[in-house]
Amino acid sequence: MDNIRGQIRKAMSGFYYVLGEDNILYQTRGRGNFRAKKQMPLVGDYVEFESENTKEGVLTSLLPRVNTLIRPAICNVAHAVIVMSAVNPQFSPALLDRFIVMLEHLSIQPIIYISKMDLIEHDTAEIEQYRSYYQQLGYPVILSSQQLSDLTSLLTNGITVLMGQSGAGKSTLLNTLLPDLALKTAEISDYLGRGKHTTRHVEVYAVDNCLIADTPGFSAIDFIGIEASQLKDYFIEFSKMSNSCKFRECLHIDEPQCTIKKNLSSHSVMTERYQHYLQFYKEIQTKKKQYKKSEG
Ligand SMILES: Nc1nc2c(ncn2[C@@H]2O[C@H](COP(=O)(O)OP(=O)(O)OP(=O)(O)O)[C@@H](O)[C@H]2O)c(=O)[nH]1
Ligand SMILES: [Mg+2]
Ligand SMILES: [Zn+2]
Repeated sequence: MDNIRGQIRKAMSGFYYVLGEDNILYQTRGRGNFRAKKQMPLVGDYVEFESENTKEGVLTSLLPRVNTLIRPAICNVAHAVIVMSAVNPQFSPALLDRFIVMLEHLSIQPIIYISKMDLIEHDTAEIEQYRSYYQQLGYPVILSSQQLSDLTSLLTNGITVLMGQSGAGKSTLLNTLLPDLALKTAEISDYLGRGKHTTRHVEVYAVDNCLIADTPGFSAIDFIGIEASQLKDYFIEFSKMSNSCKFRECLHIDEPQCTIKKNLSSHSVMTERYQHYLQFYKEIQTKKKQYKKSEG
């Protein structure tokens, strides 16, 4: 039997549903050898498999991954929509920068979506200021007052996940992006009399040239796997400028003749983001110390 290549689009009850390069969906199973190697096929994995029909395929190998998320269990993620509410909960630039750092670390493109624009009572000037700064860094910022296509047009080529704090509006946006899924969830809930999506599986849905994960991602993040010395690379305006710092490995903290510190408050470095950098740097160092202590 020949090997076919494809991508896992859905995982459920021990089955992996693979879209083959021939554009046919195959139901497959993992092989025992994955378990022996402690490999776990994930939605998003590029795989090779053998199959005589569309129901009884066997996965034979997993190709290397670009990145891996734990919640939802999904890999090879290209974009993440960071859902931030303008109000209720209050817009939090510190939280936004946390998400961006984590995404830069995972090589996932951040796209910022600001929900609840309709609930802003006074003026939107503050949000507009943040918007123009992040846009200038190269991060798209879409407001909930814009058309949905302004968002979806950014999500082509690769898997998209949604993330954001509780109450930000992730489920609301997901239901708008995936109306069929919303319908299905509602039907299941009606039938079972429960308010929750009850099927336990991970799936990416293809809509309008986008591949969107059906479950929202992490809401609390603590810089797992990030070294304090790497952090500067995830503030992209710093890395663009750091060539002109006196020291090649300048951390932009205590070093003399640091371009980043020189440019604070100018249009090129937002002081608030620099403060988040210092705060995150300390947080990572403190955690490391605690970890070392507990190791004895
Ligand atoms: N007015 C207004 N309300 C919104 C908007 N987006 C979401 N909401 C409301 O905000 C509340 C929280 O939205 P959800 O979509 O449940 O938030 P979530 O991010 O999924 O929250 P968790 O599931 O707890 O993580 C709900 O009552 C929504 O109806 C918006 O753009 N405008
Ligand atoms: Mg939700
Ligand atoms: Zn510097």
